Amino acid sequence: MRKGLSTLICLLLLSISLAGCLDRLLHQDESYDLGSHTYRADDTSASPTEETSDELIRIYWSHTESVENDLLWNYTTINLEVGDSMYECHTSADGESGEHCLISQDGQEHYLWETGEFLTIWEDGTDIVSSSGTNVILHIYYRGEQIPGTSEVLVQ
Ligand SMILES: [Ca+2]
Repeated sequence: MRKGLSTLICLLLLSISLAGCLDRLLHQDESYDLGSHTYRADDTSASPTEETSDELIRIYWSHTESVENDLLWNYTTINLEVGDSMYECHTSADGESGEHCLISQDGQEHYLWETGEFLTIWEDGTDIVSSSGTNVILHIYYRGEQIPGTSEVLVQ
């Protein structure tokens, strides 16, 4: 009788922990684990002007460690906030005015933000920063989750 009870308790505990495992597995399928990607952003050596093609910010990975190391650009968004305006950045220039901001990559694969790859953010037909000493706030997201890193850069 006593043995039966402890078996029952064991089975109960097992099913509870299994449920926990299953829950975790299902949860992993639903949301991407960003791991510990961290980026750093700095001002470039170029000075901003009133033109619409200035080189603004350089972005580096300061740490990458994740199940999925390279990030897909399809799921990555970079937006710049300057004053009251928000500018969306793209990885390819289509030559049209109003595309706002261009992300240039130094890596080989254009559909990936690769581990160790650095990015340069440029104006692309829009005057985002026209004078030295402008604060630019970065919003960088992967699959809807904000990637930790430098939140703002003083462009000068
Ligand atoms: Ca400019």
